[in-house]
Amino acid sequence: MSETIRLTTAQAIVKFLGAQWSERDGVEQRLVTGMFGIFGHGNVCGVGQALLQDQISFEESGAQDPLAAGHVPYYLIRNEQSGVHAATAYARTRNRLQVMSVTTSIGPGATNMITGAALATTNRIPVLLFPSDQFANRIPDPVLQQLESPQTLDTAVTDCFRPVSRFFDRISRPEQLIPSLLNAMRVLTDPADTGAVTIAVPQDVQAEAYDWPLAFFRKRVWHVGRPVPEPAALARAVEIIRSAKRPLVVAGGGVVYADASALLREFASATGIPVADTHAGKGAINWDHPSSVGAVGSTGSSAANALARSADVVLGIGTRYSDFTTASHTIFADPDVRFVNINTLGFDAMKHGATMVVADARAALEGLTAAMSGWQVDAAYRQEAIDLDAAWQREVDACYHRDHGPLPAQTEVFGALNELMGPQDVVINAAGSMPGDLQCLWRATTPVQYHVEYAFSCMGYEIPAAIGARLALPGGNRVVAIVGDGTYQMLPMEIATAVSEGLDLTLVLLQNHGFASIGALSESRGSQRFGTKYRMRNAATGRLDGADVPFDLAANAASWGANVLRCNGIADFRAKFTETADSPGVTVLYIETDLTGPNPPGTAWWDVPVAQVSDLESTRTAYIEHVEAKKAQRFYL
Ligand SMILES: Cc1ncc(C[n+]2csc(CCOP(=O)(O)OP(=O)(O)O)c2C)c(N)n1
Ligand SMILES: [Mg+2]
Repeated sequence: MSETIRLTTAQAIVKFLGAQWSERDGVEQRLVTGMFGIFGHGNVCGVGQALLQDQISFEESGAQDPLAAGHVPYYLIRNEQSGVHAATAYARTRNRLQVMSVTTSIGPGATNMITGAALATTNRIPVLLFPSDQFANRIPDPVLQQLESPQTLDTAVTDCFRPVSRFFDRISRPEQLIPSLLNAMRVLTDPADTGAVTIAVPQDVQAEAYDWPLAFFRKRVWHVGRPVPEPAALARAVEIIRSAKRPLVVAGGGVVYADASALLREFASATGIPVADTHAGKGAINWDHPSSVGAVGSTGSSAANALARSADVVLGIGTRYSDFTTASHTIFADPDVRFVNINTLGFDAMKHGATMVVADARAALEGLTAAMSGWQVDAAYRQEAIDLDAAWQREVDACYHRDHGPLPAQTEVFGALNELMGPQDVVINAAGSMPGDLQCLWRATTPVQYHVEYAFSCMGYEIPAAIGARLALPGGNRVVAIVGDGTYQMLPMEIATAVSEGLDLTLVLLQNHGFASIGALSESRGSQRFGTKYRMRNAATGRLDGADVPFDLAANAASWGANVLRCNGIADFRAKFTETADSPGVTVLYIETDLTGPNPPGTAWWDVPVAQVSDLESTRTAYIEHVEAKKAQRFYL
């Protein structure tokens, strides 16, 4: 008989997590480094008790390094959704080699995580979620917060996690945990198909004891692979790239996660192929590299978009080709354009009828660089890309230094940040008009610097993400989240979490009293900015078009414990940003900006459907434009 240890299911979860490590390129690190959460009746006596026991045993051990000691520290957050966002930002910052977990109670605590889970999965970022469930034994049913279904007793709100998770399981007997946790680690460390990993544990099962084989808790090292390309696949790719006259690289997050920036720069220098980037790939090539042409797609630069329109071969590396990247299938306009896609995930590699290279970006770039040796694009094409980029850089300078008044344009705030932040500082954003401006303007020198979540573009991500990024980068870097007034109102209370954890963060709160983003979109598509400003209900019109809502978000931020500085214009913002470089705790720089821009010049389209019939002249006009724009849209086959 093998040796066993008697623990509850929850105690087994915590003990197991403390013993898991990841390894890539010979570097080992603890895989699951902590747990965010909020306790309720569903987890307080199960996972909560286990975390307490783990905390006490760590304290009593006298160990210095909590991670080496197998400890799983607990972080109390204010909303379960934020816990998942923080975990996502943490794993992204740790290049998907280290992750965080989240514990919640049953019912609303569990469902609050659905949005976060979808965000993590959409972004291909690993997070480990432990929502609780009602009793497996069903004796006290229906318990507080249980969703009842007359058709089946075999359902729970946690079933909602199935479509938004890369792995989902429910533990109704303790021993089921063994295969479940092993599979969870497999998916968390899968370089191709990762995302939210969800294990729902009923509240009674969490507290139930079992004799676990001791071997279950031995140190386990999960190798994060670098799948190498099949030689024949690489040869097919090389043949197409060598035949190209106007090739273009689209660098996505896969380059960053594979830590392949150096190789991408080398490949670009050797071949002269221009490199455009996506949100997740920004910084993979430094903006001032001679081959860098900036962002491609709906919010791209004029340089990258001009090259995309005439590219005959597109080499997508680690990109999922979102509609913003392809400008809703319009930006790659050569009728005979061909795609070569390097991706760890066959699903992404196949997109646009591409020649597929299913491989790690670094492994594939190594092979490509060797196989392309001696080959270069024409000098004229190389020069064309350099000239296009130089013209775009002049636009960036104009956007960064507009001197717009009476309120500054937000692009001037971004200019200040871009010029004042160092290569290892982190800028975070996810939703509103900001990601678009940042994508085409931001001059990123490293991938760590640019943390914009634009797969799920979830308002509210920014403040919890700053917490996650800060925990992932202890010391050194300045973590700056740009927060719109709309996004601020989603999850502002996580400032209290950051304050209680003693984290040093900077939040740049852009107040424009509404949705610059959706307002402009609404106006451009004939819907007159309806419902996109924070205004009082007007008794005369019956609409929300009265005075500004009299909230004071700066005072609100201060009430959570932040140090708030109101900035009066750009010069003042620059001064206060610099002065607070080393300020401890949460610093909020509050600045009013112009709701209507001006924004960077748009150079590509985005497909948003417009009403086909309408009583409104504005909508009818927009529909005609929409039909015209759609003519450029196509499948890439
Ligand atoms: C959770 C969530 N709900 C709705 C949206 C749709 N949406 C995108 S941007 C935006 C407005 C954001 O307002 P704000 O943060 O003030 O940024 P601004 O548009 O003013 O730049 C909305 C509602 C979203 N992205 N996320
Ligand atoms: Mg706003």
